[in-house]
Amino acid sequence: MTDKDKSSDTALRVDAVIVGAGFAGLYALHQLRRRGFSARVFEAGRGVGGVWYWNRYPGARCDVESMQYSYSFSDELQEEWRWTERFAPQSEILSYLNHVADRFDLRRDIAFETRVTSVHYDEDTRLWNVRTDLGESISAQFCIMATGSLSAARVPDLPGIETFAGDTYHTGDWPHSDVDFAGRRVGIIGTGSSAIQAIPLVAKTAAHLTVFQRTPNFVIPARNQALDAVAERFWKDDYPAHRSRAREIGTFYEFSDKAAFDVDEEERAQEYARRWAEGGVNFVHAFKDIYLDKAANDTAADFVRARIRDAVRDPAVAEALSPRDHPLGTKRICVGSDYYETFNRPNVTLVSLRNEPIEAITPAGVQTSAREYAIDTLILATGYDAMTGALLRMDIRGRDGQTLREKWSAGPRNYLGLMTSGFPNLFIITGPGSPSVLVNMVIAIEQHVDWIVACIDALRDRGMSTIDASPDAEDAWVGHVNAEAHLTLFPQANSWYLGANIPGKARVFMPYVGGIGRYRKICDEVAANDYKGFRLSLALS
Ligand code: NA7
Repeated sequence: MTDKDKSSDTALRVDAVIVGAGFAGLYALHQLRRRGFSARVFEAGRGVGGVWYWNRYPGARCDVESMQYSYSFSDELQEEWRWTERFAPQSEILSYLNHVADRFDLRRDIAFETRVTSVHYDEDTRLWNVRTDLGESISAQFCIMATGSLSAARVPDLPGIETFAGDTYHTGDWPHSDVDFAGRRVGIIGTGSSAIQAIPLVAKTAAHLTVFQRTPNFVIPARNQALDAVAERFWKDDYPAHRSRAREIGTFYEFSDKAAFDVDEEERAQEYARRWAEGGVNFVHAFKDIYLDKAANDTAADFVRARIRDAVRDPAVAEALSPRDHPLGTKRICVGSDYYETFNRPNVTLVSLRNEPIEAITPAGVQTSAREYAIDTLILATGYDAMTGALLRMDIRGRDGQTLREKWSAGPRNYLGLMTSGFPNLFIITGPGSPSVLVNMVIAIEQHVDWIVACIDALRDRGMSTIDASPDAEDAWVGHVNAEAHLTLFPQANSWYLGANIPGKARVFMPYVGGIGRYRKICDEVAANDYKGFRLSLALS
């Protein structure tokens, strides 16, 4: 009997289905169970971890410091877990999530290696019918999409890619065994965060590495190091206070109350140099107007371009690596180790695709408009169909059979990022319209899950069966998210925040730039105000 046969006749019923077992799905399961709700989690991977399960490429690590990139809901958990580095590597974050799954006994409600294929709303029963690729069918009052913002890996439509004779890997779907680059001519397409982490390590072992760069990015040095006991105690001795501040600001960065031109050139340079020496994305918070004022932003961008010239010996290569087409930070800022220095190695070649675009992938390598580059191993560090991709690859249908794909054809529309009108009782964690990828994801996840679980609890207490966003509230929220984004420099870059990396995707700035503190307050006020902007309906008798 195959798994398909075994499960095709099961028709289960739970209070909530959760899609995904990463940070969001695990926490949602834990909180729902604590309140006495039954839940079933479906996870495509063989284990927990979400993005940290799939992203195993060399150098994969988080760019938020490890003492902050962790759950805050359990004092015991945050006290007992020991992070070993300032920025945790993927393997350690995955171990942490496995520890969480074991410690809170979460695995028994998770179906692994199971992908949700369809999620259909039944108006008569007011239930969601969920089907999986194993043929399992389950119905639930609530559906919680914990599908991740950067989880639908994107393979670009490069002509001939299927003819390539060597090995191909995507950074977002990396093998679970070591990939050996020794003696191989490796090509990597893309220079986003993933590539920037992988390039220095691949270059160390490959016979040759050719980097195919379309858009240069700003890379701030990570200055990663072992986490010493003093740093650990700094956090652990006062975790509650640090966490509560992080809930307001997203991540515990050193923000500035000065604008870039409040100080003279020398003081500005000193501030940038200090933050550059400390490492990490704190650099972009050197002045409060870096994301708001192009002239202020230029001062930070000039500083980074000067550091690129310092690091890279060949001036032509340094110039090719220097971003000039978008303000600093408007494509997600990258944090790396020895990234620019790697281009001094004799076995590394930078190919600027702005000068010589890729025409095709051939069996032997990459053909640009200038020449063919012989490649044995091709790494696609080409990113994701961000924020909406994982949702839209499921067949999600709400009231009157309307598909989410139709509803979002001109860009995602929802209220508070949490619910989209016409899809009652379907919640989205850290999706478009919420701060999500602009803040520490774990903080954003905890805020969303806490709000959603409290909402489900409130419905039960009041004898209500459904909650749905009202179209008016949704329109107003979409307008607000858009207006806030346009007060910043963010829309000036062709970024995945805007869907610009996916041909044909609607160009809408997706995350909410208003900050997690402000957003949290809005969500809390809505709940306190009898779920203003939502429509609640009584349970079926
Ligand atoms: P990103 O940041 O989306 O980077 C993808 C890179 O791949 C980027 O440099 C793209 O260039 C490049 N790309 C994509 N398609 C192509 C084609 N067709 N030809 C050439 N180059 C291409 O993904 P990452 O995985 O690095 O990082 C994702 C997030 O994960 C990151 O922001 C962190 O939050 C963690 P482009 O810039 O579009 O010109």
